[in-house]
Amino acid sequence: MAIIQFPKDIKWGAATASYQIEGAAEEDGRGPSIWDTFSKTPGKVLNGDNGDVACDSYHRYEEDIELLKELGVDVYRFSVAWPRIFPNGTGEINKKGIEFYHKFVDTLLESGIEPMCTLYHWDLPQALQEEGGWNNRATIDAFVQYAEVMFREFSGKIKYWITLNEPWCTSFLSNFIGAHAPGNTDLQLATNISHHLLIAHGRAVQKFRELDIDGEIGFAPNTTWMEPFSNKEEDIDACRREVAWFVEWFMDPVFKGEYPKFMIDWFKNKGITLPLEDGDLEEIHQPIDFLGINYYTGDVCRHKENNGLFDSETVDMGLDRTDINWPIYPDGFYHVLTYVKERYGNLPIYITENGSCYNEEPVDGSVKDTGRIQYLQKHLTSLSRAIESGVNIQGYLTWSLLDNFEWAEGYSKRFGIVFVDFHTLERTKKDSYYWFKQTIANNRFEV
Ligand code: GCO
Repeated sequence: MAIIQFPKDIKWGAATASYQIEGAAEEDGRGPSIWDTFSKTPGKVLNGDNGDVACDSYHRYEEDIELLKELGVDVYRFSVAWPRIFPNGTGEINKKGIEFYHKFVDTLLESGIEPMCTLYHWDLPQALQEEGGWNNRATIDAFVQYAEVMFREFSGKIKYWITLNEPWCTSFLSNFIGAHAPGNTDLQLATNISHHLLIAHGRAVQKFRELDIDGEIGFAPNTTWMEPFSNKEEDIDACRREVAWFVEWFMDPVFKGEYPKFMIDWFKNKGITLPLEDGDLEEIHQPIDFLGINYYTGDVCRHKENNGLFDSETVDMGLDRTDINWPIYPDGFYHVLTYVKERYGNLPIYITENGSCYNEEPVDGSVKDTGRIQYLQKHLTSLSRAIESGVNIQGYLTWSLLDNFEWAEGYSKRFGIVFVDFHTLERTKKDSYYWFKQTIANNRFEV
C-alpha cells in the first residue's frame, strides 16, 4: 500500500460547460449558437441528439450545487453561454441571461464554492458565425465586448476566469477535422481561427487588467502526450509535431510571443500561412495568472511518411481504453506537466479537466463505475508525481460533475461522476463520486 498525499492547500473541483448541461435553449431570450445549428443538421451528432434539454441545469442548478457541496469541492468550473448574454453576439445585452448567472453564482458562493468561469466553451452565437465566425476579426471585438460585460457584472463575485476552453478544438477539430461545430474541413481556415482565438484571448486579458478586476485570469488548452515508439530521430520528431499542435502552437504565442518555428515551417510546406498582422503577437503575449490544463489521453507514436498532417501514426500498444476508445495513458499526464514547466517556467497550473468515459448505468440505485475510479487513481498518482517534481499545481478539477451532452457523441458517452437519466433527468451519484468525495475529504488516497 502506498499513500498518495496532496498538499493541504490544493483546490479540488469539478467542471462542466453551458451547452453540455444547461438546456433551456430557447428560454429567457437566449439566442441560437453554432451548436444548436450543428446538432440540428442531420448526420452531425450521433443519434441526432442536441442540447435543447441536456441536463436541464438551467432549472436544476440548485440540485447540482447541492451535489457539489456534498462532494466537498472548493471550486466549480462552469461556462457562460455567450448567446444568453448577447443573443445576437453583439448589440443588445439580454438582462435575463445576466440575472440567471447572478442567481447561479450567488448560490455557489453561499455554498462556500468558488466559481471558476469559462467565457468561451464553444457556443458561439450563430449570428456571428453568419458573418464568418472566428475567421472574421470582428468576432474578436465581439468577444472582448462580451468579456468586458462579464468582468464588470461579476467583479467581486467571480475570482477565476478562463478566456478560452481548448482553442485547438475550436480551430482544428471544428474547422479542419470538421467533427465539431461549425463543421468545416479547411486547414487554412482552421489555422486563421487558431490565430484569431489567441488574439481574442490576449485582448480579453488586456481588458481584464485595464478594468483592474480583482482575481486571476488564464486559458485552458487541451494537451496530449505522444511517446516516441523508438529513439530514432524521425520518431521523436513526429511525436514532437503531434504534441506541439496542442501545446506549443497555443502556448508559445501566449508565453513567448512567437509561434514555434518548426511548426510554422511544417505548415508552410503544406501551403498554409498565418494571417499575422502587426501587433498581433504583442496582443497575444500578455502575462496570465494561471494556466489551465485539460488532459485525457496520450499514446505511442512514430514516423510514417505521407501519413496525416504530420507524417506520423500512433501504434496500438494494447493500452486499456475507456468507453470512448481513448487510450489510458497516465504517464503522459506527468510528462506533459513537466514539459510545460520546463518550457514555460513554473507558473501556477490548474488541472481544469481530467476524466474518463464509462457508460455504466444504475443497478439497484448504485453505479459501479470502477473503471472511472481506477482512471482517477492513476491520473491523480501522476499528478502527485508532477507535484513532487516541483510543478506548481494549484488545483485539480475533474471532468465532469454530470453525464452530459458529449458534443458529436451526443448522450451516448458518459463522463460524469454523477449519472443523469436523460429521460427523467434524475441524478444518481456514482461510486466514483463517493471515491472522489473521500479523496477530497482526506486529501489523499491509498493505492
Ligand atoms: C473539452 C471538453 C469537454 C468534453 C470532454 C470530454 O473541453 O473537450 O471541455 O467539453 O466533454 O473533454 O470529451
